[in-house]
Amino acid sequence: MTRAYVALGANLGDARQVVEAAIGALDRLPETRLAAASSLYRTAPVGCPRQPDFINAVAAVDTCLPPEALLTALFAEEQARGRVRGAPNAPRTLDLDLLLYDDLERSSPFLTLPHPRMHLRAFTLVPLFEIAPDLVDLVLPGRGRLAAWLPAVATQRIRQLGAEAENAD
Ligand code: PH2
Ligand code: MG
Ligand code: MG
Repeated sequence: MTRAYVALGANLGDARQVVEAAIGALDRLPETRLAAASSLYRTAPVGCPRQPDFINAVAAVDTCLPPEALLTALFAEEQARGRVRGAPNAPRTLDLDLLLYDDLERSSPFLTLPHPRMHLRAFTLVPLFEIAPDLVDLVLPGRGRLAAWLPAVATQRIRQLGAEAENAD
């Protein structure tokens, strides 16, 4: 079994419902079980202005799938939730990104691990540290301690959502 971390994001349609359903779907991937899921967060779009806010979360899974097979299963789940791949960074019904696969380093056209932009995004760092506080000591190849990037993303708007209906908070 390998511990992997998956980032979830959506900003089209009922994003909150889609992200919640996708967290449940991670538990049903072959040879994979959901180990933990963060709160949902409402976040300002990063790198793609003039888009709706995103709903983001991070989940931990324990899997026997090799990393490429896990990513392929994540892509299939995106498609099952109605994702249409258009322009890069276009609004999306569901985006599932593989952040970490244990401490594996990979650099191929299909998969880069750790995820090459995870340290630049509050919407990955904040939910990741919520469910995996031990990862503050993680050192990213060539980038130093992951937690040291938190100040750099402090201006990115992110708000933890409660269990209540979103329009009530
Ligand atoms: N995903 C992106 C680009 N920008 N911004 C937020 N807030 N959340 C995302 O999930 C996101 C983004 C590319 O995948
Ligand atoms: Mg992404
Ligand atoms: Mg993606």
